[in-house]
Amino acid sequence: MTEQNGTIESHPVHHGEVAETYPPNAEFKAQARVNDPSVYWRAAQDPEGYWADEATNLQWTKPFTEILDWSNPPFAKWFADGELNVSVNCLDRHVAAGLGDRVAIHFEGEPGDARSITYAELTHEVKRAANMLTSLGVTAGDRVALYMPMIPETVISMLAVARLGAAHSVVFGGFSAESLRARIDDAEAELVITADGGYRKSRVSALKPTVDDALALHGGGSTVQKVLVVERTKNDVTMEPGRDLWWHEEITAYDGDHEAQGFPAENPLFILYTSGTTGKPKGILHTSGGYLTQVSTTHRNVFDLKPETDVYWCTADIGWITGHSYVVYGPLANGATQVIYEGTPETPTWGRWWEIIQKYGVSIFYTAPTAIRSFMKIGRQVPEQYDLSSIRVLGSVGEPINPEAWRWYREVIGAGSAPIVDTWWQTETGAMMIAPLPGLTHLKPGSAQAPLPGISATVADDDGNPVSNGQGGLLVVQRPWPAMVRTIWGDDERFKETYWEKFGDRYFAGDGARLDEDGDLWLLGRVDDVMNVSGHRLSTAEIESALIENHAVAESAVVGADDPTTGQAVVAFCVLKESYLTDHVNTEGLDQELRVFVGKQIGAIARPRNVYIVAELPKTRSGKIMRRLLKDIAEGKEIGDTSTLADTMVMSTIQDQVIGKK
Ligand code: 6R9
Repeated sequence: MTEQNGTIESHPVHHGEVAETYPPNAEFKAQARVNDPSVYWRAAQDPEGYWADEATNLQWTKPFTEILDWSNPPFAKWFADGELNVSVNCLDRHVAAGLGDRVAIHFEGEPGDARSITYAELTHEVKRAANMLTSLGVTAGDRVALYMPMIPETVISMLAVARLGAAHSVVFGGFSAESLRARIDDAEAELVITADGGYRKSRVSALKPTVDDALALHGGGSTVQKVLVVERTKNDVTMEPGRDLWWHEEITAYDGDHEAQGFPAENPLFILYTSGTTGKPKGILHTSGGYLTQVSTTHRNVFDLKPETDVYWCTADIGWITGHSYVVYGPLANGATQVIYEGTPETPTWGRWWEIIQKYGVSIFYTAPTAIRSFMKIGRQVPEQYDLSSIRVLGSVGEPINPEAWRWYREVIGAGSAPIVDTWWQTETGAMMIAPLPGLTHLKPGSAQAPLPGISATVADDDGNPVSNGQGGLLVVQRPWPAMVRTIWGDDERFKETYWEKFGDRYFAGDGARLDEDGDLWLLGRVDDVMNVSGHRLSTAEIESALIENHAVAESAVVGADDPTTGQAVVAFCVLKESYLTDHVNTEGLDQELRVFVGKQIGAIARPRNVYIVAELPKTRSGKIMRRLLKDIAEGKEIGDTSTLADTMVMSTIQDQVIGKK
């Protein structure tokens, strides 16, 4: 199939794999930070030695002598007798190395306000904030909840909490009062840091009122003693005397002297809640030394970071793991210069992101497939109006990237030449695990390809036996890794059951995967999204990828719906391209056409039972498609819990469109 402009040729061959590979170009390879393939086998000979070497890039107040302690699996300890201060590693040591004048953060507010903050300034602000938090009673071992917009004070707060040896629990600003309260209660946080509001879609999105509501729930009595409020949007807020304090009033009392102390490598750094298979969110606990080692190493190597010259931008919100590891800790530990943007991509127009790239000369850009597909839907004419020539590395995270989106990303955003690193990892893994190295890997669109040096992950069958090339199964991580989840906060049993019961002392990721004939890894989505149709194993991601190869389809979601004859049946939901809709007023018959198309692409077994054309797909606020809800629709069931949807109205629209078809 040839893309609109005829520049990319691709040949779907089998199960969503494509024949084409993209080797690094000679110029990129020559300058790349990692361009000697022996790194893989050297790390494989001695993974612990590899990570110990990487850990010495950090500044330790007390050097470690132990590397990994796995004497009590699945509870790992890394570098346990070493001590360090995470905040000092992200700040003071760069200033001490003479890099104080380097910009740490180019902040771009949604309304257009902008400020650039150097490492010296950021260090100064974090020290002041640490002094302020100390006087509010925060000490090592405490938990502090953050409910913040994407502003520099969010980064400052996280680093100030870390500096004191306390742990933060960042709750994404889109969560409800009820969800916020559940997380505050579970972590027993005594301080909440929030803002009056943040800007989203040209409007003020209030935050402090939600904190008030959260703290008033369940009769009011919570663990929270103080609420610190950053002024951002100047919306009306009520301040409760004795409990609530304005950041800008408090901070004036504190200067920038703060001597940080070292804490044990296994000191908790943060808790981040993520949804599991049951209703109660899991508090994923990450600690200090191992986490900082792996996030900084992967950030440098996977993005080929040159901190002196690169301008890095990760579009993730700090409320998610990607924001923790690749907005805050990875880039700052590496002394990188980065962009932080407060708002949404379409504000005030769909050109906003590209304008920001042009303005700051962004050279490394990291975003999610769902965003790329949104831009594809709008059309390449928007990014084409901007100068994106500074881009040299592109990253993808969050879900499998379909080859069609991969090619568009490379062609339209990466000038047809930027390597794309498709990074597989999870809240639980803390840092990237499977990803290409851009100076070495012959890239395959849609595949995350190989475990990073020092990581041993593979595909196993249900009994835990490794599968051969060409076969599918479950993704397992065979050895402990430095940034791994240490436990589920307050629930060691659930930690064991969820990740370790299935394969003993190996980690069960919950993702399906297959190895292609070359031994490259293809992630196939959550195992709950793997369908079994007439005894054949089919991946939702694979069929979605096929559908998106069709000229009419912008985005698709596939579910396995219960079927009396075949066990499960494939049901597809498709959003059409704007360009297709302009040319076709009538979409009658397109559903049949798409069924046949999938049959042709993958095989008759994969042909969807139903294809529904819908205006939108249900997504969480972090952009993940909620297939569970689509499955309910496909099975004619009552629709389940929609509380984590970004737009709860979307389900009734979809249902109307589907019923209209039945
Ligand atoms: C970082 C992050 C984790 C789940 C994971 C998998 C999916 C993430 C992916 C990917 C295929 C990739 N996932 N990256 N699937 N290719 N490059 O997203 O963490 O929010 O915890 O989600 O996301 O299914 O299990 P988290």
